[in-house]
Amino acid sequence: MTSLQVETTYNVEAIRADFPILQRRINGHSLIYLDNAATSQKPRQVIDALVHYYEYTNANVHRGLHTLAEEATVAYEAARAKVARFIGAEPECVVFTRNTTEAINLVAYAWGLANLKPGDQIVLSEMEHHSNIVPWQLIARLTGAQLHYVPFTPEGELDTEAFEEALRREPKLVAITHVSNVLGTINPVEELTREAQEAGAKVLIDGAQAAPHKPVDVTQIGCDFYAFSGHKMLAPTGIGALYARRELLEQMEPFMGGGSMIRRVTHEYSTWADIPTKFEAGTPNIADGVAFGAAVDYLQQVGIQAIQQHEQQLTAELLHLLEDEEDIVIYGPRDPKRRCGLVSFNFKHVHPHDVAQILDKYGIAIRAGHHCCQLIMRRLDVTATARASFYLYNTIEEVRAFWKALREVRKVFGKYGGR
Ligand code: C6P
Repeated sequence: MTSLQVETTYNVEAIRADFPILQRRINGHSLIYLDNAATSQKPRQVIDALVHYYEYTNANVHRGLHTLAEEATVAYEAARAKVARFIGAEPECVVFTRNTTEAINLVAYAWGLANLKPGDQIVLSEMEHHSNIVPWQLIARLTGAQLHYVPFTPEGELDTEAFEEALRREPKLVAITHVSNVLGTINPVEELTREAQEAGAKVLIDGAQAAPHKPVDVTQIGCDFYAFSGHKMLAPTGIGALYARRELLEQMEPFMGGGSMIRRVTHEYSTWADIPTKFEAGTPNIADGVAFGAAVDYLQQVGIQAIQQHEQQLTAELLHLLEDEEDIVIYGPRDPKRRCGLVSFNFKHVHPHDVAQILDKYGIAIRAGHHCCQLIMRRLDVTATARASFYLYNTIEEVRAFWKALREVRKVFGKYGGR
């Protein structure tokens, strides 16, 4: 392990030393990676866990009787226990999935199909990622349920009056993001969950942009379902998780059928394994699951609260630097405490794709596009935004270098986009 173990204060340089990719030079410049909301970089400890698993343990889980199979099962289940503890859940209530998208689809098909009928209301917000819209559209089409969207205010906060109005429709399900991947807004999920459950709804929280960046305790939130992705929190791609309340997992029918998830198979019918195995048909993503455990170890060692504070400082600095730029529009709440570590913005006269391309020449990686949030784009009346998103290894110097590089955009296009 690195010097992290002996550090008592936030030591960003020690953290950076653990991420080999941060040594890369891009177009002659040191990489400044500000696309963390899309996916995070991986520390040596996670890469080592993956390599170690394949070099030393590799076997299938939950079925073999030999030593490797036993060790692989122990490693995979230990990782599940770590991921569960990280969000305040019991291991049996955490199902490994490929990502947030698959976790939400699991709920849509395994819970939604069985519980929704014509005319039932599903409440979503207009700040949802497509992953928390499209599955519900598909299920609404199959069941006859209806979708109702809660808008957000011009400040980028969920419209609470509209939310309360939506609850008067007595929805069966409320599905809301914890943190918006475009606006950065942190939604008050504890309060929203309580109100929605009082109105009789089950509550699904999309935690893709929250679990990597702030403390999450699903028991405290009280939600019925919580979905998140490993790859946005230092783990490899292809592994994510769904938390669900125990009684719901026990009641729900499986999402997929196959090996592993059964107890008994006859010609006519089958019975199911205990939770969470009932929802993990076929050979799971064992190696990436094990590495997800290593990622959570790393985040816990640094401290998720310390990471949140660090990102808040970076966000505050960027908002401060951008606030006087009259040719730039910033989206989302102005108070860094009300948002997570990402900032979406647009030059008034330059397309965000051009901004991203010019910054790439200086080794700076940001994302430009609709960020899989076309409903947000419609409400902001834009087709795309540029977005800088931070993580534990970004520095204040990188934020300033990014801001300075925006001048290069003006040099290419002129302050008024060449008009
Ligand atoms: N947002 C972004 O650049 P998956 O692809 O399943 O790991 O995560 C989907 C997802 C769901 N909800 C939210 C709030 C998200 O931000 C994302 C992924 C990435 O913003 C890729 S589009």
